[in-house]
This record gives sequence, C-alpha cells and structure tokens, in this order.
Amino acid sequence: PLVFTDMDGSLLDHHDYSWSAAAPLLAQLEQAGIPVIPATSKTRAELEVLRSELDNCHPFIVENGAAVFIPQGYFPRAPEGVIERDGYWVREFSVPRSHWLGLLGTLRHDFAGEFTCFAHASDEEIVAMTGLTPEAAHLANQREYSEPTQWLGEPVRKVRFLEELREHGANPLQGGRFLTLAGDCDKGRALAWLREAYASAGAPHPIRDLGIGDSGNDVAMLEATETALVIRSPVHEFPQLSRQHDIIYSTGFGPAGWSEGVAKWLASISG
Ligand code: 2M8
Ligand code: MG
Ligand code: MG
Repeated sequence: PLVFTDMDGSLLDHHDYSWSAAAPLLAQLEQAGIPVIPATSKTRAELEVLRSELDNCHPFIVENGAAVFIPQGYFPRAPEGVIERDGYWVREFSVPRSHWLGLLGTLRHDFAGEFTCFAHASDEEIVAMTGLTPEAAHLANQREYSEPTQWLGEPVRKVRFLEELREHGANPLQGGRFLTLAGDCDKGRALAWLREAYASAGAPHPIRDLGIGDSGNDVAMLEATETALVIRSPVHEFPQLSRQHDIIYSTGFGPAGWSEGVAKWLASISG
C-alpha cells in the first residue's frame, strides 16, 4: 500500500505547521512498511528540510504536481522519462517558474494592484502572508516550476483573472492560502505516474492507495486513489469531489483529522 499526502492543512496544521498529532500514526505506517509520499504545493527546498525532520526517505511530489523527485536508487532501475539532478530521478510536468512570472508580468498592467505573488513579495511579506518562519519563507520562495499568487481585488474580477491565466496555458490551483500557477499538471497525474513506477518496480498488484488532502489543489489526487481522505480545514469548506465511494471525511482538523482518517483506512485494508 501507498499513502499520498498533502502537507499544509493535512499532515501539517494550517496555522503552525506542526504534525505532532500525527506522530503515532506516522510511526505505525513506518512499522507496517507503508511509504508516506508527500504531494504538496511546497518546493523541493522546503521538502528536503521537512523530509529530514520527518525522517522520510520516500519520493515526493512538489509544486502541485509540477514534478516528482525520486532519490536515485530508490527503485532498481530509473523509471522512464526521468532526468538526473542532484541525486534524484526527476520527472517534470511543467515548464519553469520563469514562464509564469513572464505571464504575470504581462497581466500586471490589466490587473494593476489586484494581485500579488511570491516573486513580487519580500521574505518579510511572505512571512506575513503564511505564518512561516523567515527561513521557511525563504525556502518557499525557491520555486522551480510554479508561482503562488494572492488575489487582492474584487471577487468578480478574479473570474476574469482566472480566464486570462487559463487562456495562456496556466492551470491555476487553489491551496489553503494561495492560487498557484503552473502548467497543465496536478497532484493526481503526478501520483498516477509515480504509482506506475512502483508497479514497474514490482509492487504487488493492484496497489492499494490512499490520497489525503484538504483543498482544491488536492482534488485531482483525491480522485486518483483507491480511497480518499478529505481533511477538515479551519478556514474553508471541504473541496467538492465527483467520486461517490471510498471517501473518508475527517472530523478533526489537520494532523488530528489525518490520524483519525489514516487509522480508519488501515483498519479497512487489514480487515
Ligand atoms: C503555499 O502552499 C499553500 C498550501 O496549500 C497554499 O497554496 O496555500 C506554497 O506555496 C508553499 O510553498 C508554502 O510553504 C505555503 C505556506 O503556507 O504556501
Ligand atoms: Mg493543504
Ligand atoms: Mg498543499
């Protein structure tokens, strides 16, 4: 079995980014030999720190599915379509961040003062928008593929903004705080590719998997796994899924809800 999990608002608390409430369940998964695979809007730089704090050695999906990073040697052979970089096999699904910054640059005139983004913000402003520490905010701004934006204008104008972005090839995805732009990719497609890599490496068929998330940017992932765990958010409604079956909705927020749902799932697959 495999667990694919969003970080912010799911494994990590929306406000203080702690996962202490999930520590016992993380240990249980580790003991059962079930990989916990982060699938997040966060950057590779943020994930490298988090993975070492979590003692996690598994592949991870960054920037809303823009790329999959697999530690080289994790599978017996390199999966098809990867490039080698800094000790990882990397499968990329989006053009670089610079492309989206160029697009936002062209929209700056038509939408003057109506949005901000990480590239136009100082580290201090990112701290204020996110509640991250200055060090973590700096890592969040080391983006390779995507750009988080924040809408400041009237809600009706946001519709026009989204249309413009889509017309120019962006796939804007809503997270707990930001609307993030990347190419035509999402966590669901990145997950499906990585699951296939596990299958090719000999994981028993069919792979039983759980997708965990709390926001709009998690919907594609929550639709792509055998079971979906939707985490209650303290700041927004549950995202709408089109699937009808095998959904667990948590009652607790963030890592408390994560633990509650993962425990239910573990009981269901071992029972
Ligand atoms: C952004 O991610 C959140 C999580 O869903 C969002 O999109 O609202 C990311 O850009 C990430 O890099 C950063 O750590 C996080 C901080 O809240 O914001
Ligand atoms: Mg989230
Ligand atoms: Mg996220």
